[in-house]
Amino acid sequence: TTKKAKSALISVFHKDGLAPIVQKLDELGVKIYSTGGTESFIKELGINVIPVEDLTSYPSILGGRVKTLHPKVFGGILARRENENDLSQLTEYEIPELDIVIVDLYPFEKTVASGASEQDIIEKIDIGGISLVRAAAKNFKDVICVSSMKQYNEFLQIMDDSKGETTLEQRKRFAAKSFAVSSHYDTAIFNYLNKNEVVFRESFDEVSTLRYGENPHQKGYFFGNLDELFEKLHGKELSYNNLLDVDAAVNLMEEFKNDAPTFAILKHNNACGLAQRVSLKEAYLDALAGDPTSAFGGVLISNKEIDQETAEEIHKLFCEVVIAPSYTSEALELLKGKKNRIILIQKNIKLPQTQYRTALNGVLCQDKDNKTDDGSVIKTATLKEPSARELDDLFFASKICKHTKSNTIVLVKNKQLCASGTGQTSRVDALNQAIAKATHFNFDLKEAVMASDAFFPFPDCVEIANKAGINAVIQPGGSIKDQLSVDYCNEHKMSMIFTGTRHFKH
Ligand code: 93A
Repeated sequence: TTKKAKSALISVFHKDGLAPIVQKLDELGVKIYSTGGTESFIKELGINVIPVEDLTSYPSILGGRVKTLHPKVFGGILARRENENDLSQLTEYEIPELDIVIVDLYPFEKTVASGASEQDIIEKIDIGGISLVRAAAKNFKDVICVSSMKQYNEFLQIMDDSKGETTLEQRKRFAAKSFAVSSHYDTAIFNYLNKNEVVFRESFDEVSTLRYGENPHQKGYFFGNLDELFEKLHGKELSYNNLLDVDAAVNLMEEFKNDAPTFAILKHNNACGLAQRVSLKEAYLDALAGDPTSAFGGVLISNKEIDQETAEEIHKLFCEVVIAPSYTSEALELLKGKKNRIILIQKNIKLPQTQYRTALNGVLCQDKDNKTDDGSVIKTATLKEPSARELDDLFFASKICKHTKSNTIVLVKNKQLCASGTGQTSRVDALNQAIAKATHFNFDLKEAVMASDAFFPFPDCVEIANKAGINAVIQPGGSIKDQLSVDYCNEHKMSMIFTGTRHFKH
């Protein structure tokens, strides 16, 4: 599978960085074929080079639009070196094998960015070069393809290290990069012709045009197939904001999937109520009690089948969406009583494990936060250990915290969300907000627990918590001033556990 290169075809737009490569290839005795401008550049270095026209017996025509598009070029790249038939055809038609292809494409994106005219931009759609790249990459078993200037250093290193030999693994890796280059290139052309509208459209089979985006003056689309995840039983079309809430809801409820009946109410992608009880009706009522004001117009989610008694309670509330694994027929009839209310069955299908969002002129991508704080890696930082009931509540709070916008503090008591501070610019603000909300809705925070998505840089949060009656704390730890918070807890008979895992959510 290791191949010693005997010949190369080089056709590059930018000539910078090419000199050391041709010098190396020449030194290794590799025969070099090349196109117009590249050929002159190589010749000027005093290195032997064969014009591609000599190979094709054809001049470059149509102002350069057709220069390498010829069977003598593509035959030499695409021939399978282990195939007798291919090889005898190479001999028959006097086609030389080409083992290395080096291309730097016409700079299409740069030309668009420079504000050039449409005609100039069209001329910068590379046809021959990209075909060379695709052909050489397709035949990676025999050919190595260098498809961008960015790969010159790595290629030169290989040539240096192994005297012109390449391994199958190396050729395959360069082939993958080549298709990354070619697909990126064609996407850029698509985006240009499509006036940059709806960049993702072509990447998904299913596209829904939403009524509007986040606000009525913004266009909105959803790329994806919702039917894979949900069965919609009733109600109006899901809006852009509904979809964001549904996403937050299903990811949150995944934490409690196999637990006792758990009900959550979400607004603006955060839980404003969540409780776990022996019966679903109680879970719903205690979730609602967390913040009955915010619950208005919320998205509701349950980890268990919705029964009639729960549906009777839900029916009293104006809510946008209800999600559950199933509904009893009586419950469904009741919930359908409001024309617009969206009723979804969540199918038992794994949610995607990679997350994307746009940032500046690109897309950020990350693994999903799949770590759950469940006691396997915790460390008690204080002298006092949390009680068994507190420990349950701490983990419960931590799961909610992970799905709440940072900075956040979540307060829980007896598996009920008392309140949270969400999306604040300081942790102290988040805690004060949570305490104010809990107090407003008549929660007694004595013996409540608190979870923080990130460490406390100062001991101020534990001080405020202590004054509100909170006794146990869960947080990642890791601040250089951790000890100040630990000392304060020790002096005030509070317990605090460190998870070692931060749960930012922005
Ligand atoms: O106009 S093209 O699409 N037609 C071709 O047949 C062709 N072959 C190579 N452009 C073509 N190329 C491109 O020419 C290469 O991708 C490279 O960007 C450029 C190198 O041209 P020169 O060697 O004349 O500077």
